[in-house]
Amino acid sequence: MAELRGALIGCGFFAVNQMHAWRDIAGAAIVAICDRDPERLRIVGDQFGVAKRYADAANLFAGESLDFVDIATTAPSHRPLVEMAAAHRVPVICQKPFAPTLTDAKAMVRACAEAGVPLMVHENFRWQSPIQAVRAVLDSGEIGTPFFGRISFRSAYDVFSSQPYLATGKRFIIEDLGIHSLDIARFLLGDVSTITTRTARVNPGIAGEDVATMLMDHNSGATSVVDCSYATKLATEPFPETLIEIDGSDGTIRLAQGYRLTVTGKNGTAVTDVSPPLLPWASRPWHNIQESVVAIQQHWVDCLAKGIEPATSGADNLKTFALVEAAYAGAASREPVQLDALL
Ligand code: NAD
Ligand code: 89V
Repeated sequence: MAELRGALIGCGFFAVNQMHAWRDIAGAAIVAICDRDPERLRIVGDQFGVAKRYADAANLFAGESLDFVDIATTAPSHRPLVEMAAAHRVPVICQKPFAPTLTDAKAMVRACAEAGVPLMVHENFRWQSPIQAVRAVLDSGEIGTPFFGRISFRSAYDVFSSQPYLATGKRFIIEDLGIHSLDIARFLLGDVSTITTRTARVNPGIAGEDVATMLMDHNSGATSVVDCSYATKLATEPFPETLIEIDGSDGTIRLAQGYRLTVTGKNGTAVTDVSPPLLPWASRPWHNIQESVVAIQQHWVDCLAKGIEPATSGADNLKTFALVEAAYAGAASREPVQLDALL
């Protein structure tokens, strides 16, 4: 199979991980990059040896023949860039959060569907190997039918130094981090019918909420609690680990800090170290996230080759994104929010 020709739009903080991952993946290469900031264009272009550089996405699409485009800008630019890709019939990956609003997200999914181009949201947390290990235990039937889950991310890590925009938005932790946790809850326990949310801002130096607690009813009958905090100082900082508890009819799963997976089920208790590998270009503590970037990008290449829909397609991600909108609506009203009404 000929190598897919890709372009990256947005050469900021996180895109460097995506560029490393593209270099590791067989079957695809980034042949051009785009950023409106000339300094970021120069840094990423020089680091990864990409000669074709564009300051404007319209010129990129006009100047290149592409098999896909990887959008790694922040949310305000996602809709125009995804619609531009659709207009040029170029398959597109878009970083999370998919869009500023659910209305935008739906329009983006529609534009790609009408153009007949594949669309995947770079929702990578479910691709972390410890979380895939939890999914594999559920699939094995070892703990029977799940009836309760807790997806927890509690930290005091300074995310603002590398992502300063996170301190300035009216929305913070649900939109940026909780979105991953909500997607993991869907991945493990299925789609959601109702969500109840409470939020708080503990850090006075930021504009949005840095604590959120969500209670969800899944269509399967399971209940889950999704909780996240950037105001939680612990003896050992767990960033960026997601901790998971699942109770089933025949047993339990516990993914504890330090990537320790304990499964008690039909065959007794087994404790496994599910630490992610430290890729040659990765650095702790981000290596967990960095490994998942390779996994999701490889999945995209595989899906394009087979002509199948990616797990976190735009259409799938609308259900995760709707949870974000519902969480903010429910935090404001202090009432449970039905998901059906939003989708
Ligand atoms: P950043 O601000 O460091 O980088 C964004 C880059 O996009 C900047 O260099 C900016 O100049 C460029 N840009 C913006 N609009 C543009 C446009 N219209 N055309 C060309 N270039 C444009 O941001 P970041 O921290 O790298 O985050 C980027 C995205 O990645 C965000 O949506 C963020 O939520 C997401 N992110 C995801 C993960 C993850 O694990 N999935 C982790 C961190 C960040
Ligand atoms: O994964 C993310 O989206 C990041 C971080 C882990 C810092 O929240 O923004």
